[in-house]
Amino acid sequence: MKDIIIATTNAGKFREIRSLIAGGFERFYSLLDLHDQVTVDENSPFYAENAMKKARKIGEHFGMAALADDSGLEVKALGGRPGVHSSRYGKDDAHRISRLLGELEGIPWEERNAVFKAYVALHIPQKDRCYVFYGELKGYIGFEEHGTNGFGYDPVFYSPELDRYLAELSTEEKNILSHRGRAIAALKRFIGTTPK
Ligand code: ITT
Repeated sequence: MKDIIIATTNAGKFREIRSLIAGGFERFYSLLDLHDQVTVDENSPFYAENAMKKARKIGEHFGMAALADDSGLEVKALGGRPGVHSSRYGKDDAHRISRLLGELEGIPWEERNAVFKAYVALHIPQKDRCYVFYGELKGYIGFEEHGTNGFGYDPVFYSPELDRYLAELSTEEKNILSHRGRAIAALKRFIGTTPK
């Protein structure tokens, strides 16, 4: 397997995933690089199901290994929202962040705990197999934005493990401990131990 499609239109995700699997493949494509427009409805309330659906549909359509991520931010004080709807919480990252901070107005630091979840699915059409892996990162939603790296909710997500906001980290630093980094580490361990 030399080629892989990273089944995303999110440039931030693509950058992180490509860096995480850099040694394993020669060529990486995102959905933005491919001419055929294949739409996948992410309509399940379960991240794993959406990730598998995306990987399978894209892998089968292009006849190539495909890796898809379905991820989200769950905030305890908001009953787990935005959750599986994280990308639809506002029209762009700025709106999503301001809506989140608005909904958390008046909530003290110790009740602002949150978790990022990532389910990463790898579909290999030649073997008709789809594998799914999970990773999470616990932290807190700050009161204002910090840092300019990363994407999505990174400027307001504080990680006690790293003692920094995710948008203050380089891609490589974030990948070591992030939800996506952990899911892909599990995928790599699995691939490394699976007979070819
Ligand atoms: P694709 O479906 O094309 O991959 P998407 O952005 O719509 O792109 P998701 O449906 O998985 O992807 O939505 C995940 C959303 O959760 C994403 O848009 C961000 O708002 C947020 N998110 C996930 N991981 C994140 C991270 O590492 N840092 C910041 N925000 C993240």
